[in-house]
Amino acid sequence: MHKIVFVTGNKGKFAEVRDILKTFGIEVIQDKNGYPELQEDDLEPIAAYGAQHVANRLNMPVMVDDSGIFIKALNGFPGPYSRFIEDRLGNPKVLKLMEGETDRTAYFKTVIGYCEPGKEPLVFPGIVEGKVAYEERGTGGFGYDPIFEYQGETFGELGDAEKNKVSHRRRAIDSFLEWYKGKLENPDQGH
Ligand code: ITT
Repeated sequence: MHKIVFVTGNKGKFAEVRDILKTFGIEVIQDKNGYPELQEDDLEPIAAYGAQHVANRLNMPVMVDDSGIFIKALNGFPGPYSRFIEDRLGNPKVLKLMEGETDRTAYFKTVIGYCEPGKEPLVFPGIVEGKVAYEERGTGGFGYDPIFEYQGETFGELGDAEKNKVSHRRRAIDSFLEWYKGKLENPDQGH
């Protein structure tokens, strides 16, 4: 079985990535020690730098997942600051910021950063488009899931199995897997 260290302190993320990759014969080991997070407007450089830093520290293949919700009416806020805003404001106050806004368009984005020791990092983005709900709905998932509506239901209402079929994280992992399978078939090619 192939093993990848996944550096994350987020239980919800870890469970989703573990469940998806397990079905492809990849074992994911959680590392809760964190990684240096660059202050950037985009998720890609944050994920790339973090994965490379830890891969070289542990001398193991490493994956990180940097994610956020980007709300159009708030000019993309909270985006890369989603963790900070979840901790400081939480969903009820985000909904307050959205009071009176009729354009509820938003997207979730995950960037998977992957790196092997001594190599360059790779990034695999995934996006899902949806809307900010008018109230929290559903108890599934984590974080912003109860306020993110996808085709009429929030990710909180959808349940983990259904969310994992369509989510931003799923799309990022699918893109990673496409590359990873190619690498397994042509191991000499590296990246
Ligand atoms: P690690 O950096 O340790 O992986 P984190 O929770 O700090 O964990 P991020 O920096 O990527 O991760 O922060 C993303 C924020 O967006 C955080 O508040 C998450 O709870 C939230 N989030 C990420 N993916 C989500 C998802 O699929 N559904 C709902 N909220 C999500």
